[in-house]
Amino acid sequence: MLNKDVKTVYKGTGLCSFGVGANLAEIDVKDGKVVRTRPARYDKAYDLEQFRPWTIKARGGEFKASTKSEIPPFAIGYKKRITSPNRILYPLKREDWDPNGERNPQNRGKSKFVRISWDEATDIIASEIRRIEKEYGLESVLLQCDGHGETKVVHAAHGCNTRLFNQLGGFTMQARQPDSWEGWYWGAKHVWGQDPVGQADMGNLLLDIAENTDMLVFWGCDMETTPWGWGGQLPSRYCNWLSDIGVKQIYICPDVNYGCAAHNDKWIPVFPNTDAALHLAIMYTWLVEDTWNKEYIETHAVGFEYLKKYILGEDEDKTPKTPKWAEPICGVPARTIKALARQWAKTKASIAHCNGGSLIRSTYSHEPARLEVCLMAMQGLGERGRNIVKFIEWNFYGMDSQMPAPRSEIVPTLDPAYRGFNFVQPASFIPKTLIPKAILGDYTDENPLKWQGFTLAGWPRWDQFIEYQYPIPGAKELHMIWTDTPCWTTCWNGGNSMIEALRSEKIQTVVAQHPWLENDCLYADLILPINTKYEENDIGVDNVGGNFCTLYMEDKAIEPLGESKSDWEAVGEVARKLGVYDAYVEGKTEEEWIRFGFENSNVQHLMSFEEFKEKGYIITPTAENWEEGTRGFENFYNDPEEYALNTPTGKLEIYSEELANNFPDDDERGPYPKFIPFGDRHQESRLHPRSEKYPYLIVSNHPRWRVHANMDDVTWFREIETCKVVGPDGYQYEPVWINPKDAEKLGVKSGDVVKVFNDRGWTLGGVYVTERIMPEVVLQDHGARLDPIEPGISDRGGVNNLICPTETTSKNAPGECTSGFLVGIEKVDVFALARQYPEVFSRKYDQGIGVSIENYVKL
Ligand SMILES: Nc1nc2c(c(=O)[nH]1)N[C@H]1C(S)=C(S)[C@@H](COP(=O)(O)OP(=O)(O)OC[C@H]3O[C@@H](n4cnc5c(=O)[nH]c(N)nc54)[C@H](O)[C@@H]3O)O[C@H]1N2
Ligand SMILES: Nc1nc2c(c(=O)[nH]1)N[C@H]1C(S)=C(S)[C@@H](COP(=O)(O)OP(=O)(O)OC[C@H]3O[C@@H](n4cnc5c(=O)[nH]c(N)nc54)[C@H](O)[C@@H]3O)O[C@H]1N2
Ligand SMILES: [Mo]
Repeated sequence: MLNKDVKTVYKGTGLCSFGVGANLAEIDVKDGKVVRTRPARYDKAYDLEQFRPWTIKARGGEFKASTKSEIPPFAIGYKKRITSPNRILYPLKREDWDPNGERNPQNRGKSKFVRISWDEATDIIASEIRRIEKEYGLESVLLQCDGHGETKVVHAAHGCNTRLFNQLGGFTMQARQPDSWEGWYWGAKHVWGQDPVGQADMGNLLLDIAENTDMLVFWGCDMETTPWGWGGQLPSRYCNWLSDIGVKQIYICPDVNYGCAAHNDKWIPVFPNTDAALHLAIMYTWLVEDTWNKEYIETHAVGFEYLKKYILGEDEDKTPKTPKWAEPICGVPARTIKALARQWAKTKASIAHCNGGSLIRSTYSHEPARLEVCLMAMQGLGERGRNIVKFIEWNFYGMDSQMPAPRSEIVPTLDPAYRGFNFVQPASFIPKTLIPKAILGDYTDENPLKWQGFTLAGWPRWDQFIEYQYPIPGAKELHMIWTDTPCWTTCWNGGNSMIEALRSEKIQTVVAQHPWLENDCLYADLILPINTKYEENDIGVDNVGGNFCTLYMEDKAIEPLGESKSDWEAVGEVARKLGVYDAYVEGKTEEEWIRFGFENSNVQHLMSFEEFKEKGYIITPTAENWEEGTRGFENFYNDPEEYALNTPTGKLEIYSEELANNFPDDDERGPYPKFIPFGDRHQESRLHPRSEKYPYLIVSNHPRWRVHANMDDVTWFREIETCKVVGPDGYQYEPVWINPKDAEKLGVKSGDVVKVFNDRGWTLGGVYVTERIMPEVVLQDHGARLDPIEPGISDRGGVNNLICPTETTSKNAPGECTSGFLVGIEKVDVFALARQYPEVFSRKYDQGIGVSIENYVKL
């Protein structure tokens, strides 16, 4: 029996979304503290039978919807985040930054912060905005407003600053490129259209795979880790069931990731970002053994002859892409490639992704993404049993075609415009990948920085052919940054260059708003303290978890800590000082906004707002005839004329006239896909001489024990040996996986500390020797908390994004390249480093957590 002093509230605990929160959880609160987090029991307020819980039946087995939400460990560990010693509890100002005198930009990241009042902080911000507006114009303010994070809706975690600046009349937006799926966006879209998402149609594929697929190929996919960040545990349960009913699971990846460890029938290790060579060699085998679907290619695709000539070595390249050719490039033995190709042609295979793995976020990532589509086309993409499934982000776009799980009759939604994130294209913007370059270069509206496309995921293909510029005509350079997403350094492409940009003289003011003092916050001038979602009332939706869709009330669990406010309220305080508060909140209170969310949720007709509040959540029924719903690309497969793709020809464009016409000189993304190991802008390949200096390819996956930059301070996780490695000095280092063969060469053992370096700087890591990583490759997850040694050069926290390529995907594709790049590895003596950098190595680490607030704030 629960104590009656315990109050239970609902919270969406997914961390990966722009207000779309899966993982509904029940939170027990006692004496103003979160004491327990539990899965939500959908049958608590309702008789579930009325919602038609689904059952997938295939090959003699049954797989059922869960009656509880399937929350990941993050949901449970989250309470440690609320009270993390890193929480920012009151507004802060850098002590030697004086808006009326010396600003000392060179001391960003060095000088300490002091406490100020909300009144003073918002006065300064408002007057800085007015000053910049007068001296340079509002386009000189950069708003960074696009992170993932807490699934807040009314109190939107991101983008409230754009709301404010829309009232003021202008700003420059940091436009977030489609990080999760760069390759699909810049590559696959040109083959199969698929606006707006760019990824495959995957409607009803859980059923189709169970019924018809013999071999499911997890190509750059970790079914036990990545679903945690967003959709929960259903994919894990599903993969166990696939094993029970005899669906073979093949994992192609450089590491035995957690999904591979739990479910694989075979692991095929591949060198990072060499998948294109593997694709080509499989296709070569099919061509010479005549085991491909010629009729499909004739009726469903255009331009295959170009690719065919390239594969067979009949073009100017003159190199047949044989398995023997691929072997030394991708590390997969020729016989394995042949065996895989033969098995694939003989049985029915589908490919599984979460988003595609970091190969679709590496250099020239449009090539493997396009080649994957071509590969599937050669066996008849869309035939039952032959599709590409993606296991997370179900229904993010509210489209049945994006929902592999049994479909809901009605999908609850929360209008994106209503959340903070800016889905509108402003006059002035800069792709996120180009921010450091924009700031550090000397650009004027007459000599601007140029690129292709607005870049935001969800924009149509034709936008990639539009050239944009910074500064826009009549505008000046950037002079102020306001970020609600202060983790560029640990999440984007070349964090060291961002640190240099943040410390640039040109940038007169840096404002950050955040719950925790970490990462880019260290380089701010002013910081506003933000609360967690447990400290506010809100509304949420789960339309991605796959069991039942729900819309729920999120009551406040505890009072805001210290002087913290929500992002919406914090920006509101600045709006007040600027005299635009009413316009900013559109005349509505928190309660009215929650009601607005309910009234526009698509499910408002199911009950009154009062009943909704009382019950706590609404469930929507599974669609009555969900089994009959279209599966993947089957309509296109059956009738390519009637169900034409939204490419110019309506067919799969293996050769793209559009690319050929728009970018005739682009040899990094030509009209048809190729294997491009290196080129003018990237030399991140074992085939390039640069690899003599930096011999290891690094895999920088989405973290097992974090969601990007979130959760690196959960002490419970940090005790786990794959989360942190305790060094000889007691510091918890971010693990670096090293194969025993390389460990021997490098003279390192588990628990040692190594430097991970290249020409862009270095970071540290704790050695974890394991056969789970292939030789000549190292693994270190992304998103660790920055613990700078020399700002812009080196770091102790394990932030390998600091040394990612700074250049974008390719010449006309401004995406990020954040994995599969070259590094050197070298054992270090941490005690010698401590003597060299005494200030850094004597920092305090509360509860073992990376960086304690005391190091940065004069208390
Ligand atoms: N090396 C490497 N880099 C990668 C990738 C990779 O595979 N490898 N993947 C890329 C991909 S796919 C993605 S999506 C990005 C993720 O990059 P981001 O989306 O930028 O990362 P997050 O850590 O999810 O969230 C951004 C910030 O929001 C903060 N935050 C959370 N809740 C709140 C809140 O309520 N208010 C405010 N103001 N802030 C909040 C977090 O603490 C964090 O600082 O990383 C990309 N970078
Ligand atoms: N726990 C957790 N879950 C998350 C997130 C998180 O940060 N943490 N982030 C969420 C977000 S925003 C996104 S976009 C998705 C990302 O989902 P994914 O894109 O699927 O995730 P990744 O971790 O980048 O890659 C998955 C696997 O690909 C393999 N891989 C890496 N490089 C290569 C390569 O070059 N070739 C091949 N063949 N395989 C490779 C690795 O085994 C890796 O485990 O995850 C979401 N879920
Ligand atoms: Mo992502």
